Amino acid sequence: MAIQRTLILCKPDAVSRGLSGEIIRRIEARGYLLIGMKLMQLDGERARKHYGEHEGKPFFGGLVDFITSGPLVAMAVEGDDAIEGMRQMIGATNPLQAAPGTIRADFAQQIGRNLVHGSDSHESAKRELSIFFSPSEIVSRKHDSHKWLVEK
Ligand code: D4T
Repeated sequence: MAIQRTLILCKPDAVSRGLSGEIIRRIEARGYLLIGMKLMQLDGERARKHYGEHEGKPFFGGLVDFITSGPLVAMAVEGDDAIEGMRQMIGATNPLQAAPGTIRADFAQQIGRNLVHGSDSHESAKRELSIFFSPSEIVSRKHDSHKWLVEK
């Protein structure tokens, strides 16, 4: 087990459907810490950088158009094995294949409107966090949840 940081996005569909609060609630309920958060509209250049690995794929244009179509909520999330833990909580890319109880299974229908992004590896997390946050926008916090669990 290791303390990890990951980039989580409530994509424009989540914000426009009023689901960002529910997504943040689930992240906090799991005990992860929000160490950075902002509402922003992504420009095309940053969107292409973020989704660089998909450049050339048939869905790339639609993906960039969609992620830049409205405001999103970007979050830096920290916790024990948070990269895998968040991916587990978000569910499979295609909501149809996502396990019940995951965000995508509970709230989404289409792969192109799957509400949330979560970094898929340590390298991606590092790269993606630097696209969305400058070091001064990250607030380090104490992990009180562990203390709370022991003292219960
Ligand atoms: P993100 O990156 O948004 O967290 O999604 P995943 O990590 O779960 O999935 P991904 O990188 O493979 O896909 C990125 C993004 O592209 C959309 N997409 C994907 C799509 O519209 N059609 C497709 O066929 C695929 C594979 C959905 C998520």
